[in-house]
Amino acid sequence: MAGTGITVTYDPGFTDDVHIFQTSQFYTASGSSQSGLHCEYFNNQTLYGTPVYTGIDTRINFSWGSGGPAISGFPADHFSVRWTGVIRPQETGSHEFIIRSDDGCRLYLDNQLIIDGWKDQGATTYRKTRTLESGTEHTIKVEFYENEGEAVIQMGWHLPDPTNSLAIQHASEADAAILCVGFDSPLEGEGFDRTFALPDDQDSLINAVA
Ligand SMILES: [Ca+2]
Repeated sequence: MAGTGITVTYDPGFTDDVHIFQTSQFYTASGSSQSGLHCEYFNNQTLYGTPVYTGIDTRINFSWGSGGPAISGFPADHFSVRWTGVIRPQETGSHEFIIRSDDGCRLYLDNQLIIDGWKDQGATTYRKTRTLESGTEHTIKVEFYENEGEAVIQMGWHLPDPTNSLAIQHASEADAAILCVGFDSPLEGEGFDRTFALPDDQDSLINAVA
């Protein structure tokens, strides 16, 4: 706790994938003010036939473990989901699209397949960058299937700030800076080892603030 007369400033600095999955903004249709994505849940692996459930998901951030979606009668394995909607960039620049899935995933931007991870796999992260302009609107389609075992699907998009400029500015104006760095569960876990170096430019942020 800070004492009186002490001002604490905060900036997330390096933005981790979890934060992006939790905060990415989507709209259901072109011109619509309704947040979220149309979703279609299928009780087969191939998006075949009539979906068992349709609705709106605010965002795509699901980790079902060895279970499945909480839909009555829905299977825990051998299912698939399609999400559709639009995104509206607030700034112009090179935006990053991130998708993490177990098992298969596909990401379409403006009806173009930009990430193809349509295969059986443990939780795997795919990234792609595309230059988008402020004030434009782009269609998004995400397809996912679960074979067996664990099921994860997370997707987000953002405009990265590779220089962490705001965090560095805040630190330069402060008498003391506290940096919280390290690893989290998507970066280190059962079945996959982490690197020895700090991931995602955390070293460069430390050097810039020090
Ligand atoms: Ca699986």
